Amino acid sequence: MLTIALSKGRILDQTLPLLKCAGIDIAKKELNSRKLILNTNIDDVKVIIIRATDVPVFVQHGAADIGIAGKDVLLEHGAAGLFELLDLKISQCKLMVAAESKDNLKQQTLKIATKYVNCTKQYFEKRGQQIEIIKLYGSMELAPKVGLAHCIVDLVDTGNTLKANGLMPLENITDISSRLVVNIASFRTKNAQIKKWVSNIESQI
Ligand code: PRT
Ligand code: MG
Repeated sequence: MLTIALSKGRILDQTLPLLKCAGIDIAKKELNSRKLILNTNIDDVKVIIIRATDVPVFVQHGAADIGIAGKDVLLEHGAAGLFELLDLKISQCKLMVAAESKDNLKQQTLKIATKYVNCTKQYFEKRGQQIEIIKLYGSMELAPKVGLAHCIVDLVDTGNTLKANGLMPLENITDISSRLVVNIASFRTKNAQIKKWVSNIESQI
């Protein structure tokens, strides 16, 4: 049996057609059911659909053999126990520093609102900037407005969300897209099966 962990939400809408082209199809009835483990058209391939941030955790511990998640989620997790095999080039965006103006970044201790605690620490440590992180789970854009932080670190696609909240994109930390990851032990024990599906998916990117 091969288990594939997929991220709920916006990544899923782009992942399902990709899997279908690669030969793995999940019936509408399965998708609309309340089941957590879904059957596919392939007898020995099952799919679980979970919170994006849980995907690397399931794959790391071998609860899923393959996972599809955003690079942002993988960087934040640290990707221990995982091989990143493919860049699927879907759900692309950038992890950016944003603030009301460039001057707001000129602080002895820069207060940053973000859910990307590890990525943010690494980025600012490299340049020796002292920071204080305010960990939020959403609505980061609000933080500078209400004096909670000098700037934010968040994902930016069109930039419309920043603009609507009076912020501007200032520094690109890294480009993000969805990646296919594999559990290291599974890659050895289920090598032929994994290689087959990975190459099918790769040919459809
Ligand atoms: O919502 P939930 O807490 O359940 O989980 P989630 O937010 O992690 O899932 P979801 O469905 O929002 O998908 C998140 C994943 O999609 C991320 O991990 C990225 O890999 C990818 N992705 C790609 C994005 C964006 N683009 C994106 N633009 N995730 C979020 N955004 C948000 C961003 O946070 C900001 O609020 O969209 C807003 C900015 O968009 P623009 O177009 O206004 O710039
Ligand atoms: Mg979301």
